Amino acid sequence: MKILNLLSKFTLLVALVFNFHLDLSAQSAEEGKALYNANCTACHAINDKVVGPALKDVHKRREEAWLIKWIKNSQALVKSGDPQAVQLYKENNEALMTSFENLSETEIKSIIAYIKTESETPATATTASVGVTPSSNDKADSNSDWSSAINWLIFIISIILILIISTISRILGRIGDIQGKPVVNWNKTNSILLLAFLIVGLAAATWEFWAHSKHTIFSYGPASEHGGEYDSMFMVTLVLTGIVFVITQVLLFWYGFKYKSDGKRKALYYPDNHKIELLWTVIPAIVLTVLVIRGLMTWNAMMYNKNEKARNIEIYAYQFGWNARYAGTDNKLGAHNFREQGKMNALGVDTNDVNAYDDVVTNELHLEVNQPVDLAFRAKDVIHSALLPHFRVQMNVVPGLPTKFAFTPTVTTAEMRLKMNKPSFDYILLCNKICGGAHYRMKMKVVVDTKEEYQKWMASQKVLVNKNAANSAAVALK
Ligand code: HEC
Ligand SMILES: [Cu+2]
Repeated sequence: MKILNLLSKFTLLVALVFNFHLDLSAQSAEEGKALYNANCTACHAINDKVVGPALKDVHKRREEAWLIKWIKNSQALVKSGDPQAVQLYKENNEALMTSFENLSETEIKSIIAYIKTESETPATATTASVGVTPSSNDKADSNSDWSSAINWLIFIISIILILIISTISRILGRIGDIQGKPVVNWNKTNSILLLAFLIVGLAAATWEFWAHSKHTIFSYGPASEHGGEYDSMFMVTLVLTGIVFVITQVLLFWYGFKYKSDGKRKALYYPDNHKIELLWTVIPAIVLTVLVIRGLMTWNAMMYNKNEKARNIEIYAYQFGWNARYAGTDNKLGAHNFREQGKMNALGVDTNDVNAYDDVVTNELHLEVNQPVDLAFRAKDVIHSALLPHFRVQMNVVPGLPTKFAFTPTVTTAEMRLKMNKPSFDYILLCNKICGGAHYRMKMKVVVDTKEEYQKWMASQKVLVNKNAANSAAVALK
């Protein structure tokens, strides 16, 4: 009896401890998930290689202490000659992993805990949250099996429906023949359907505008100086084409309804009318000319506004990510030389150019509010396109062909968060060209700071080459 009692108490204790332990790990994995999603998904997935290797079971491959060192600063570990790190770096063609010195040990442990729980969940459950390429896992396979089955089902049902309808109409036609008068007046039925289509279609379009226009980026206004002009052009075009759309749709379907054949009336032969032709050629021509000229003038004002005070920043695009390079105190970007690209110098900055020494390379784009910036775009591999939707900025990024976009941000991140009532909001730079398999991961966080915030952030960044040790550091960069 006593033993039994003791045993039950013991099991209770074990259960408690076990439960407690489970809860703890669940909680830190939960924290780790947020950190992982914010910092790692640009280059990693659990079950697939992206830029970096798949992280499934990495806690089994590596010691925790090693992982912490690696994640904090993988390059330091490589340089220290750690054999595992050197091998890993070589295996991945010397691709650079960002260092995360700002993550604390506990935070890294929670990321590892998250990777661990994700590794233990069968692939079917994890893929949904990580979003990997469809062909490479079970879940996506069974998903595509399902959707192809559903497609076939829809196809077969459609064919059966068409057969049934055509059979019914044939039977009705026969009955009509026998009776000497058609059972269904198809002209009338179709004309009513046209009218119904018009009403339902216009109502749906109106509802769409009413319900969803508040979710577009236009609803919070532009965050740049030229953005107002851009939005106004967009709105003018939308309203003009909207009016034409409604008039033509109403005429099209109303006439279809009104002038349905009654079997007696004969259509009027009306080949042309010079006045009407002239009217509907000249008016659209004038309207389009005005729109295009205004567009050209706005474009020129945006493109050729050389501002001496503009801060020079290079936006560097590669499969699949972005870097920003700041020109430093001299406001001159150092030249680049593709021969130097690789290893420690991912951007191929020309180490013989003194202007490059104070350049600063970052993974986030920080802009100072109301300070003009001159973005110069450069691509490493394929054509990308830099889209900054909130600033109404977009420019192609082409290997070997320098492109530029100058603009002035006017709303800080904090102000925009207030405006949107969304504390987690961040501006973003996206790639807008389908540039390869992980194109959708090609994003960079953009922060618009106040002057003080910007200076503080910039002061915390490292310049490429320390001037006091110019020679040695330039060599280190190579
Ligand atoms: C800019 C891309 C990039 C980002 C962001 C990134 N990594 Fe990596 N990671 C890599 C690359 C590339 C490698 C392969 C080693 C190398 O080439 O340096 C790697 C390797 C690793 C490895 C070793 C894998 C193995 O097989 O042993 C771990 C662990 C790792 N990363 C964790 C993380 C974590 C955690 C984060 C987020 C905090 C992260 N990485 C963010 C690119 C990245
Ligand atoms: Cu791209």
